[in-house]
Amino acid sequence: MITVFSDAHRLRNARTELHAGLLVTPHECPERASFVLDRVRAVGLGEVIAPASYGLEPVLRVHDAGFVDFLSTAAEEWAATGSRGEAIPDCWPARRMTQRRPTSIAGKLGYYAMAGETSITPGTWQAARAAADVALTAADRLVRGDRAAFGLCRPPGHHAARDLYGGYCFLNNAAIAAQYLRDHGCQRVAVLDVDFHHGNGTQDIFYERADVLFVSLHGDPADAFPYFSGYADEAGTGAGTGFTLNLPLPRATAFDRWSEALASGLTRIREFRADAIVVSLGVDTFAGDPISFFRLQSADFASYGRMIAACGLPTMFVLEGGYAVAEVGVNVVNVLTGFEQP
Ligand code: Q9C
Ligand code: ZN
Repeated sequence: MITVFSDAHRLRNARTELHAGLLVTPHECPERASFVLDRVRAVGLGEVIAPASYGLEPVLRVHDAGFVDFLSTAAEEWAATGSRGEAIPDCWPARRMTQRRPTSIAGKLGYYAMAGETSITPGTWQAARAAADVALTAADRLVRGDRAAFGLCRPPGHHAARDLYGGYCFLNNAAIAAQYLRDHGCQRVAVLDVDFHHGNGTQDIFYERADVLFVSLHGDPADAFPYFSGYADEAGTGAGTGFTLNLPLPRATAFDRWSEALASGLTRIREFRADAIVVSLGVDTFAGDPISFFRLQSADFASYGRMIAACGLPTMFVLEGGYAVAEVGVNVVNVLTGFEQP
């Protein structure tokens, strides 16, 4: 399968992440993409191509215009306040407070953030736009008849909701791609989110819709980020009722139990009669991941790639999380080679 990759990911190179009460070097770092690209080349997965430019129109199909405008100017507005560090929020519209959008940048950060670990820096917006173009270029390969494509997206996207960023995410690459597939001939699209964390952003974007099925396997939100989304009883609303499937799993879940949950998710995707699958491919389910608590081994990634392939559907993969940096390439590419050799 082809890989879509943009060097512009390097423009997302934050110095700080709020982690464990400290500002640390971010887990979501440029080296992640380098390791994945190196492994793609080492195994000869296929051609590596640069993305085309799609502009903001396909982004605005799933994101709020005020939010996109905020992201595009936040770093500049923050710098203009004379703050010495990177832009992070410190005040949120919590229970019983107003939901009005402030005019000051410090207020807007809290208004649009779903979490506080993720700083906004000069270059973040350009990298996030490039990641969306990567996902759209991969989607276009499916539209043109390819069986599979890999969008090597960075920064990741699945925590970004219609008008929220955070969890290392700014634009929701998987949702942008799924909507693009809907707009270019697919009647029904399934998003399968195998990242360790619940894809709250993707769920939010499609929660009221029956044309995009969202299936997610993740750490139980009672015990894992993003804490306030991803319970099994979140199943969609209105016309979308029954078109969100959350499969939360406990600490120390290994491949035996994880793969049973995947099998039930894939059964739902088959029953939905999806025309295409978008896989939110996070490999932070790996036993060695520094911020997660599942126990998958590197060989397990190839096994589940084969399970996804058995659906027999056009499938695109977009990179999400995975922070055991040295192993990220092997684990991601194991899924892709497993998919290609059923
Ligand atoms: N102190 C993705 O995998 N914070 N995002 C976790 C660490 C956020 C993960 C707590 C984790 C976000 C795309
Ligand atoms: Zn994750």
